[in-house]
Amino acid sequence: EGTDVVPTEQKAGWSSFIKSLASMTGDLSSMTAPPFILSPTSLTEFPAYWGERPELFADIATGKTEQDRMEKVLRWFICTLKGQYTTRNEKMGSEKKPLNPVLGEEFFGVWPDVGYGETTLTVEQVSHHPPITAYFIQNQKAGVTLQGHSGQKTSFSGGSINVKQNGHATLTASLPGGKRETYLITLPRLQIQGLVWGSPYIELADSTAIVGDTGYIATIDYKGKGWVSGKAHSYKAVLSHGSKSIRSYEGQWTSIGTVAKSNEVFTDATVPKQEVQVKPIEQQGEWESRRLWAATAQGIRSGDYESASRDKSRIENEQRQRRKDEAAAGQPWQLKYFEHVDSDPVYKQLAAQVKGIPSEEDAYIFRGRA
Ligand code: HCR
Repeated sequence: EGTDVVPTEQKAGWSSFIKSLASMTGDLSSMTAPPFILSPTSLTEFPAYWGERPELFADIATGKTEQDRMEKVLRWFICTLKGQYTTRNEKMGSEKKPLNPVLGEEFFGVWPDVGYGETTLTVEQVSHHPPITAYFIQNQKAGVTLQGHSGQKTSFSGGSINVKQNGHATLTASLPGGKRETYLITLPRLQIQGLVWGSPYIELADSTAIVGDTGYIATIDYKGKGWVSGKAHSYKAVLSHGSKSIRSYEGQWTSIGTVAKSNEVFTDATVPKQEVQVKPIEQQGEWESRRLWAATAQGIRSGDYESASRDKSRIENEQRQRRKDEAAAGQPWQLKYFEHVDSDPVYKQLAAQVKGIPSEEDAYIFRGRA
């Protein structure tokens, strides 16, 4: 922090990008940013972060009691945050601007069975403008699924980009005897800080909830430096049932969290995460993200921004033409793996149990993959 990392020849471009953020109207994805801040990865790959601790995901349905299982959902959720929000800093030195997926873009992956069942990932870009990504993750053997969608609404204030995440996720755990539990997961607000130095990073803000149909609720508060421990990336979670508060946990979502007022470790985000495995590009379909963006990504990686931007324009022009053709033929694009519903009944039922979140939300329901 505090050291300017913007390449000399891109300084002017970076400051005009920052200035233009002030007049941004909610969708940052379509804004042109200087090359040094571009990532070769499309946003359709991001749902994989939910599955990078497959052992904790699989462990959820093994919980002996309702409270046990809620604690396991909470542990898995908190342990995915480091991957979701700090990976680009770790791999590329700072947060970067991901590729803006095209409508119908796909991303498939797998975490192989190493004793607790295989975990599979299906992602589909279900809207281009605004960008919305739908995903489904499943470990059939362990009886755990996660379905959700993700969109972002961005604004700029006080030198930071503020990102409100639209969407939610629902997790199901199938238990012996045919019983099934469902958990609603809401998503945190993000602040992109460090912009002035050209080295953006994410801090989480406000609070989110995990609401079980068992009556157990976990609320998680997020704070940066100067709160509880005075450390960045801090969280405090409270587990309750009805009006009874049961236990609380606190620490950092990037390292260790403990059961409050004890040394008992609750979350350990330092355990190495397991990256999703993806088919080689030659075996991928034409809508699969890494194949679709191969030339753009190669240009960004090698510093050949001219060829990256030429290939990106080619993809965008093809998309515009496709939309025109569809309109002319009166045949709008059909989603492949998900179905859009205006109101998600699972969300509606569980959201009613927590204050301060919208009572209704739309959703993309997974319909299976042949
Ligand atoms: C805001 C963001 C795109 C969306 C990314 C999301 C919210 C996507 C869903 C994942 O589950 C979690 C996640 C993590 C990312 O931190 C977040 C991205 C951070 C930056 C990016 C902007 C559209 C690009 C900002 C451009 C800056 C870096 C100059």
